[in-house]
Amino acid sequence: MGGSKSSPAPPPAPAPPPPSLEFNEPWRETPWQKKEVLEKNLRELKLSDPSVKYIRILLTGATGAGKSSFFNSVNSAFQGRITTEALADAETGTSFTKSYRTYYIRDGQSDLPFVFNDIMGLESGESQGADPEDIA
Ligand SMILES: Nc1nc2c(ncn2[C@@H]2O[C@H](COP(=O)(O)OP(=O)(O)OP(=O)(O)O)[C@@H](O)[C@H]2O)c(=O)[nH]1
Ligand SMILES: [Mg+2]
Repeated sequence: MGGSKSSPAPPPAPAPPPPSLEFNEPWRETPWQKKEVLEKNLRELKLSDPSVKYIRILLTGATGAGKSSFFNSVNSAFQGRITTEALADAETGTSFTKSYRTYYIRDGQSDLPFVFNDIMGLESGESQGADPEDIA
């Protein structure tokens, strides 16, 4: 039919390369030379309402995002040594942290007035991990 042979379809164009996972430049400038000032300010932080003992910082995010590690990093900075109080593990697909826990940062004989609440990672599926609707 048609009298002439149809030419073969051209090969599909190759898929574009995936976007780079790294930025070419820092997405935020960090004034590292001011970190001592930042640490001092946080150590001397006083809450204005005497009925509030702690500012609670909720660590939330996907499984393996680094929530528990983030607390360890902050605590290490204040203790002046590496601390691993919050257990962290390589990403496994399901939350490594299994229970809600409040982490305090020791400062001499007392705790700093801000704490971190570490929770399970956000997971898809019913009854798995933390549910975003429970957080919002
Ligand atoms: N490259 C990189 N890896 C990180 C960072 N923070 C944590 N990790 C690694 O990511 C993995 C998971 O870290 P976790 O702190 O257990 O993550 P999580 O959000 O608490 O995970 P779940 O408790 O499972 O929800 C570990 O292997 C960490 O070493 C980071 O800032 N950079
Ligand atoms: Mg965790």
